[in-house]
Amino acid sequence: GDATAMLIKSYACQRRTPLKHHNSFLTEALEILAQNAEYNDNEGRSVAFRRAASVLKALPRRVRSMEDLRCLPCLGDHSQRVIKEILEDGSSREVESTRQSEQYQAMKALTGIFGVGVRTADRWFREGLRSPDDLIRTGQQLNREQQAGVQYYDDLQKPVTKAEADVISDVVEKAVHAVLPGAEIQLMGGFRRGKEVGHDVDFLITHPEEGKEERLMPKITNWLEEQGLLLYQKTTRNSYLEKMDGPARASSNMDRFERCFSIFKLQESAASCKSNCSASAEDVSAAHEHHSEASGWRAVRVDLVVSPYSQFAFATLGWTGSKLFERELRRWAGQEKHMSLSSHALYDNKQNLYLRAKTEEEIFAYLGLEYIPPSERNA
Ligand code: DGT
Ligand code: MG
Repeated sequence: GDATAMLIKSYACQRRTPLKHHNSFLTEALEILAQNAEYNDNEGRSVAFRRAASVLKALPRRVRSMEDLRCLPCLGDHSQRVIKEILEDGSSREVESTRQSEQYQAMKALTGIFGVGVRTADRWFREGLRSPDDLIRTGQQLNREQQAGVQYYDDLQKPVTKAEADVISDVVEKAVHAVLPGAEIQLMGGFRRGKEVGHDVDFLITHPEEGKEERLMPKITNWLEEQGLLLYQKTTRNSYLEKMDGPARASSNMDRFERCFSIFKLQESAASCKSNCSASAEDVSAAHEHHSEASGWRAVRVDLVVSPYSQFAFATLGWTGSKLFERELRRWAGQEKHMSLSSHALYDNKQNLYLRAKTEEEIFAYLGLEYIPPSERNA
């Protein structure tokens, strides 16, 4: 019915988007086209498909006919054509041919390597390379990050479970408290939104006494390295700011954001080993063909971010996601409120001042938005 359809607002940050919804048969198709547009460096087209998919995720029931889409925002002609075809024929030819295409599959495999972006993957694709194996076979020049990406490719392709994220949380907490008692650690990203699996585990770290968090990251990574828990790490100071579109006005306290891209060596617990290795000898030997079951550990991508306490609310909001939700928040701030939002600050371009906040709720209030809890930011 239209009655519900008309309640759907046009920015994702104005809507509640639960993790589980009723239209994955449509959203997965649209997201393949979005992903493919990204592989072809067409950001506008990619975002259009992602916005269309996101609107369908917010609907209270399954879409059964084009009538159900009347009055919905963000559904362009192309998205509507795809939806119509799926509703009528069960699938879309464009989506299926994209899914099967050599370019899509190769770009997916290549960008799936830690440290490889669309630009590099595209260059390799043009040179005839299709997979991590091709990179090894042809002796491609790889940077340190990409070497680790290729080395741990199989493990990093396997989804990280919430149980594994909880084990890593304990390890990170131990590391952080060993080097800075009183520091606070928060699980971010998809797991904070209630996801049961993720591609990595994201953490935000701060200390209530402003300044105590300075130069914290090297201490954390040193501690982890001494314990033999890191397979790879690269700490960058403040790369986020240059890359993203936060307030251009430099502020001295913004230079303190530190981020660590890492690969953890996660010991598989006795419990999970037991459940994997219980049954027959045949099962056991099959399981042991894979290195991690055989060796008792697996590689897991972990992102650590350190934030000054004064920016913690903005960092929390910025690192919870989803990516589309974040993007829509910034677009709302700029277009509707003449404000600039980043993971560091909120700047009011009309009053020419920074708006301070201690909680995410305050930031939503400044932006004139109803508060959306993390579990409903799955746009
Ligand atoms: P996942 O890990 O695939 O299950 O899903 P998420 O939602 O955890 O995605 P992830 O880990 O790529 O990023 C977590 C959130 O952190 C994401 O929703 C937005 C934010 N984020 C990630 N990378 C960046 C970045 O380079 N800059 C900024 N500002 N935010 C980022
Ligand atoms: Mg994540």
